[in-house]
Amino acid sequence: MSDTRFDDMPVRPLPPTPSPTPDAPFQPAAGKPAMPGVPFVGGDTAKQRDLAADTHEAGVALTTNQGLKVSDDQNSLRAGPRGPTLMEDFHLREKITHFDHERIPERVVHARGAGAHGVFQVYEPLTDLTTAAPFQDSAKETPVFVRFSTVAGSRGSADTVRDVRGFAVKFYTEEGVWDLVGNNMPVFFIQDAIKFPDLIHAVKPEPHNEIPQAQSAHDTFWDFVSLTPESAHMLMWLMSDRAIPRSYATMEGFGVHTFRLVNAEGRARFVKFHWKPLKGVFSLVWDEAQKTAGKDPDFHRRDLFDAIERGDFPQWELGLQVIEEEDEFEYGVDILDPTKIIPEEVVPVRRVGLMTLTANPGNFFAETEQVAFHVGHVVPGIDFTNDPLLQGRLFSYLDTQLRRVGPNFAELPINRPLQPVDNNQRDGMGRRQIDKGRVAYFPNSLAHGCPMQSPEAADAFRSYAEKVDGAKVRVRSASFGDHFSQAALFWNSMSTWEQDHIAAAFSFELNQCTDSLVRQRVMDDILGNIAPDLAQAVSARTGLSLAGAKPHPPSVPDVGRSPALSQDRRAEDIRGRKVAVLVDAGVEAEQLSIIQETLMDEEAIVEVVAPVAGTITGGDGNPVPVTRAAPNAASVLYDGVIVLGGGLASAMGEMGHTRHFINEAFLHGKPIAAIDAGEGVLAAAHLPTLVKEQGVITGEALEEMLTLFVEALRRHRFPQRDVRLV
Ligand code: HDE
Repeated sequence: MSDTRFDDMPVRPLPPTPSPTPDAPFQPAAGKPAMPGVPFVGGDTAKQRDLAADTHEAGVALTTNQGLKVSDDQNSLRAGPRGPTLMEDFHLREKITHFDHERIPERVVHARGAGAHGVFQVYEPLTDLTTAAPFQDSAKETPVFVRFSTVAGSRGSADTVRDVRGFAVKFYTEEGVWDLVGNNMPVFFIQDAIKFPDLIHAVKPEPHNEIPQAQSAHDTFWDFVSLTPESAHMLMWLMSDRAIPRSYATMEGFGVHTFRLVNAEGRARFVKFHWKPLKGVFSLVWDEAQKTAGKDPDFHRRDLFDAIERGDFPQWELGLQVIEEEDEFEYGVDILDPTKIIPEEVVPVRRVGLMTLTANPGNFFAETEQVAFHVGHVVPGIDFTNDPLLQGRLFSYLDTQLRRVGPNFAELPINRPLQPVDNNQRDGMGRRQIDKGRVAYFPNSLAHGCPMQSPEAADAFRSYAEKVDGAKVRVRSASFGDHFSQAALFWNSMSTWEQDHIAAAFSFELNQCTDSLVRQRVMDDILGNIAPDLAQAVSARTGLSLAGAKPHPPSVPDVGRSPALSQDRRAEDIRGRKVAVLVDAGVEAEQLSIIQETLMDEEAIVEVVAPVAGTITGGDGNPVPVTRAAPNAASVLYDGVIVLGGGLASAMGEMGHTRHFINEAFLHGKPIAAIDAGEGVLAAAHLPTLVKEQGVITGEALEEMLTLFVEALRRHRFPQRDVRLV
């Protein structure tokens, strides 16, 4: 079907849709288990049990790798107490050389990441759509391992940089491993894999000085994308708050490409995969994200790890957009083009199952670092399309794992399937499996033909017999030609504050660029084509001229809006939101504990921040435990702040740190509340406004203050505050 050539396909405008309303609560799918914790029933997943065979608890006696007990691990063998070290010291040499070889190459992209184990469970069997094992039985849990990542930074870079996030899921099904290797944005920068090395070379640190780390805000990136108009749609996502998520648990995930689902009758349908977080989609603000990168470079990794440790298991529903083969050309975009979405308002996302992350890895290297994803790891019932980006990925991932993890990467505990592996592939560096017998070929008679092919087996993989026919050509289909309509659709679908953040992000990045031609080309050839008001807003913040900005191509009709793209929503609950309570000696302990209990009942995290660590003396003379000393606590690490003060409240209000803390939280749009002595401390911070509707709560009794504060936390941030950060 998809080999059909078609030219100048018209872009169909979206049906008119209502504006996103700021107060619309996040809606999990109707009738589906909301939070928390369905379906996971506890215990290790089948994959964790599988890993147990290779897990080792340290014993009592220290040994060499050969099992020899070591008498002295502190002193090398030398000729005399002050003499040279002896070559004979095999223990020293073994220890040092092993250390020298401890690292494997970091991933060429997505080097920085964090992983977790979990389970996936389908709500109801999808046998009509696919034979894929995870979708056959609603009573079955399929173990998964998930790795989230940034793209551009190296392994030690900060979590909160502006970047795409990887969202890679390995399903250990009973029919083999299926990897759904996606991102937190539904489109990509380029339409053809052949451009991937160029894109990555452009965004990575510049080759002459290896600067800047984990940032797109530099000349080479903007040089490349301004000459590559197909990147326009993805640039909108990258400059939006989607690129600075609040946590991994508040990100959507997308398979990006159109894949195929194939059922038992061999009937195929196109599918786009979505992950919908049950916590909703929430982000940081840019100034906050930059500062967090310094205050806690592990911000997202820590958030994921801590949430799982305290049993606040992150959950996503898997969503499918299913398209019948005969409807391939119905949606005004080429479904093989990875720079396009099919808006949810046009093809609804059907939520078909729930993924719950239930356990942290026991060993970062063995699991998160060695896990090897490959888009080509599929199971019967899932197949590919001719998306040229997907086709290139099918080559790249195997190649990169062979280089990074070695020829037997599939044997490593985290990568091996839960089924036995039987074939005639043999040997290679680090081979673990001991294959018995004399036969390592097929066909054979000496092993009675084993292991043999399964031509009749229903659960054997057979590629979908798509009919293809074409001349060998290096051309881009004309149907991939419209680069701006969906960038405009994204812009039109944003609320005012989201548009403001996007314009500010473009401006920040372009102001970081030094080459005036590159800067102006972004304005002329990209922004001018997307939306005049975006171009104007960026011009006002960068001084770039609007004179050469190309008008929106008149041939493109009104692209409509897709409210599903907006993040302007309230959270269903405040689980995992982090609140700082600023206190000082003399604090009323009773009040503090009511605050703690109320917020912790909602599963928020409360930290008591005081001038010193350890304990302070409460108003009743008893010690009050402190979570963090003020100099070690930054407002960027919290979602909200309650100022409680204490007997020394006026001194506290004079402290530069306290004032900065409160003002910064205000600038970043966070809920702020103060009560009693805390009101004086807040007054000393001289906030520009104290409006309850804008999340600054004062003058209330404790109970009402807490009700308003919890509601404000559900609003997440108040970007509408009349403060412009940039
Ligand atoms: Fe990747 N990508 N990619 N990518 N990608 C890698 O594989 C590549 C693309 C994605 O947590 C590499 O194991 C090419 C799109 C994730 O381990 C490498 C192209 C999407 C991860 C590679 C793309 C992704 C990777 C580097 C263009 C979203 C991290 C290390 C044709 C759908 C997986 C590795 C993990 C990693 C190649 C584009 C997602 C080199 C050639 C589009 C989440 O194989």
